[in-house]
Amino acid sequence: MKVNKYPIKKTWSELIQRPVIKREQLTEIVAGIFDEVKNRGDQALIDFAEKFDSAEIKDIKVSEKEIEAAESLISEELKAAIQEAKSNITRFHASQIPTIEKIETTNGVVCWRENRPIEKVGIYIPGGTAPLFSTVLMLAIPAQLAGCEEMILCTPPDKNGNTNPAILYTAKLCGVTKIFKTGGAQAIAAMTFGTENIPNVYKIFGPGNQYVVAAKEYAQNYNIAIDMPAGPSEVLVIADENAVPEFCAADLLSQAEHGSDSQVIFLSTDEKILDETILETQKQLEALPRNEMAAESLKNSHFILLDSIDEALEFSNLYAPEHLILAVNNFEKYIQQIRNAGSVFLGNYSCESAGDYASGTNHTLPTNGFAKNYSGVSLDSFVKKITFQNLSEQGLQNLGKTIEVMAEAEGLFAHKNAVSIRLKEQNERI
Ligand code: HSO
Ligand code: ZN
Repeated sequence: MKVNKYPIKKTWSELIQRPVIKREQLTEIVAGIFDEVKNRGDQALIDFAEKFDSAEIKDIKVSEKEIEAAESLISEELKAAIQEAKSNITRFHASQIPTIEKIETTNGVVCWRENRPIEKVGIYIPGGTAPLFSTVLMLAIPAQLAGCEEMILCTPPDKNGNTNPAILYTAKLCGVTKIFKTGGAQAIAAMTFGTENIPNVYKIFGPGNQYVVAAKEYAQNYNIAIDMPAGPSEVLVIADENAVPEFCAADLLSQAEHGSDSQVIFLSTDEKILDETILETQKQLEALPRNEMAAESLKNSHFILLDSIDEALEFSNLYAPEHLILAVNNFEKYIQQIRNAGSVFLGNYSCESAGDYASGTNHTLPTNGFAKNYSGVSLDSFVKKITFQNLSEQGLQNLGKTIEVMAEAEGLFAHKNAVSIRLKEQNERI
């Protein structure tokens, strides 16, 4: 934990640095895995499952029987929670379906845009220490609302060759068409090229370890789109004298427990709140089952005292956090000043976990400063927007001259002629 009281602005550029992740050596390993999957298909995936997941699997595809059995393996309470989260996430994302607006830009010239779903999408869900079935909700719900026809999911098997039942249950509930037991870079390769069982897809979504991140980057060489550049999770909390240290500490730890490379930043205008939040963070950390990971991530974290909320927002805009919590009085007053952030939580009762699970917003968000130029996942992530236009005879008469003049000025006479030949035909007819 690094504590800084009233750091001068010159030092801010250092304070906003994310921990450095070395990734260069991975490309070669990933390229090797892609070759294997391309050449040997499912058999390569079965071999990789043995090597990396210590799992012996015969069939790469999760069977209907396994999916049905998953339902009886999870509690009614969890099923109800997943369904309530689904309903909120659905309501929020359904509101993003646009109404088509036709615009007459010139008399007789009508232009509009329509959404078309990306036909085939792939969702990657990591295995390991936390089975993120909530991420299935965040990706499969907007995909289904967008109308994606093929929505496949890859997730690594456990040592016994099984898939997490909550992931299976959620996937089925949200219309995932096929589920496969494969993880890591090999899963990304399989969705890129397709194998005997796994269809290739046009866009790949979802978090993962550094191999998965490198593989998603590599997949772009094969014209596959990805959701966004990845980085470790992060939260920045801004607290004034009305903030509650216990709440702030809990929020900071909720991000810190994601992984040892997560980063949390606490900015306060009140020294007492800052000191108490530090103590409280240490206290709550002890009681967490994942305290080793959270403690590691806290080493990268900053607790900073600043002069004003305006200054804190200036810092936050520079840092561009994935999650921003405003634990301040009159938070409405500051909304306009927020320029760079993935998702914002307003007031003492808006914990980040709400957005992680169930309030309705998406939790797949830009990290690593990419909130400066990327949005989080939304319905738009699963569609292309196609523009349409119709020029009536009158429309071409009205706009024709403008097009001809511009085409001639660019020296593109075939472009000019495409207009002239039509105007001539109209003149001869009338
Ligand atoms: N906070 C994570 C999402 C998540 N949290 C999933 C819990 N489960 C995204 O940064
Ligand atoms: Zn989280």
